[in-house]
Amino acid sequence: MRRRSRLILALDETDPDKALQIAEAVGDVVDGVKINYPLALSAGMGIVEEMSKKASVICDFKVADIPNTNRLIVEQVRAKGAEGVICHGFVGHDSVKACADAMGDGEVFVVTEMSHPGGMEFTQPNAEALARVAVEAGATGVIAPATRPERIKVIRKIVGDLKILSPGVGAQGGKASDALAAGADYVIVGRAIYQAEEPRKAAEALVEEIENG
Ligand code: OMP
Repeated sequence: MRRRSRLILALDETDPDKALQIAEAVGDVVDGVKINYPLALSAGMGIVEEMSKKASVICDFKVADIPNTNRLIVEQVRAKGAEGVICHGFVGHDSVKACADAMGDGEVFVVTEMSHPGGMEFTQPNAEALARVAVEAGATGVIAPATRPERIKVIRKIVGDLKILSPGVGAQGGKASDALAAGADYVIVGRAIYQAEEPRKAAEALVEEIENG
């Protein structure tokens, strides 16, 4: 994934035509497009294949199973052309390593502390251990919360130069420039872009904030 605007679009729009329109409108502004279950389940995996021809796609399937099943899932993701996949680390080193092995030269990101309030219940107390799993199992990077930039700083110390992708900007209350200043490499933004009246303008405004921040 290129590193230019440092902005990744979370395309959780469930109308496939609208999703394609939005991706088209912001394609040259964002560095990547993240596809989660809402769009994959409404449009089918063909949307990953189609989008991957035009953009760097990360499949956010929060893969969390035994190593063999993780491998089978990630092989499908890779076959459809996605460059990255998001998995959970609580399933253990072997399951994360299975994702990394199946992804080959693609990217694997491990969820550490989640951005929503409930993320403080179970993921926050274990976030540092989850970050260590990412490092030890050969992941490319981690997911850390833009809603709590101070936690990005803590996680950065553990993951060294692994990539940190940070969701929680806009609709969840986080600020892009704060997350990046705390050590994130990219911010992940969904509703603040795809629900905006003019998604391209919303994405450009975020890039401006990032550049000035
Ligand atoms: P918005 O809140 O609409 O900007 O969307 C955020 C996107 O990031 C959604 O696709 C979430 O599923 C995802 N996300 C989080 O919001 N919080 C997390 O802790 C982790 C993720 C993720 O793994 O991407």
